[in-house]
Amino acid sequence: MQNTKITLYFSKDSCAIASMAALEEAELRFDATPVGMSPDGAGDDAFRRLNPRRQVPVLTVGERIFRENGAIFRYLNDLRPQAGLLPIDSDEQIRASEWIGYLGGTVHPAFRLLFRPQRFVGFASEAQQALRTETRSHVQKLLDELDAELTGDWVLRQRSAIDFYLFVFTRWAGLIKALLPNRLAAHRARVVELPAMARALAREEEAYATPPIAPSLSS
Ligand SMILES: N[C@@H](CCC(=O)N[C@@H](CS)C(=O)NCC(=O)O)C(=O)O
Repeated sequence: MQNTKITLYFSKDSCAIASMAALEEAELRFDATPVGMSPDGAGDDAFRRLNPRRQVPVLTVGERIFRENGAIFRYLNDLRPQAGLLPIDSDEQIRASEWIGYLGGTVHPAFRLLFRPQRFVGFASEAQQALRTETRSHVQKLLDELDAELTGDWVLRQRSAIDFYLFVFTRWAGLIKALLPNRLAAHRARVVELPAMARALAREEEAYATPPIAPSLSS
């Protein structure tokens, strides 16, 4: 029985889809609240009180506030261990932390250079174009390296929330029309088929089907 109100704040096409799928996998009832994106970051003043960093995802559970996909996975895994969001085995837990750190700390910031170039080189279109060109080839290299690291069907030995997190970037690879190497492409297809991810994607689509929330690429 779930008494506490759970809300996920998310944006279209954002990395919050990983936390949304994790909530679905944990079979928790939650409100999915769309947040607008601007060049300065996510949300309005009310949202900024939840996350002064102006980023999604944010998960509220009653009065508690959780930010960052990795922290949200951890919280949900503690709440619903039977969902298997994170591994039980100690070595695998360390591998999960490694992946969360790498995807959040290296892969995500590379895409951010493409989605928010003005933050790094200002508004001059030549500077933005130069940054985009260099970054696209850097992103392609990261994708090729990720592909080489995938040895089985899932990122870890067993399916986990890390697969939802990797999906964020294989999805973005599609949005920027990067070449998705074979194993990553197969992984993306596998994750899309998972019922939890399918439900999360449907909720995202439904939330943005009705104005006034303007869709925006966000990283
Ligand atoms: N490492 C964080 C990244 C959060 C993040 O950068 N979210 C993006 C959306 S994908 C965002 O809200 N960007 C707005 C901004 O940084 O201004 C996580 O995985 O939760």
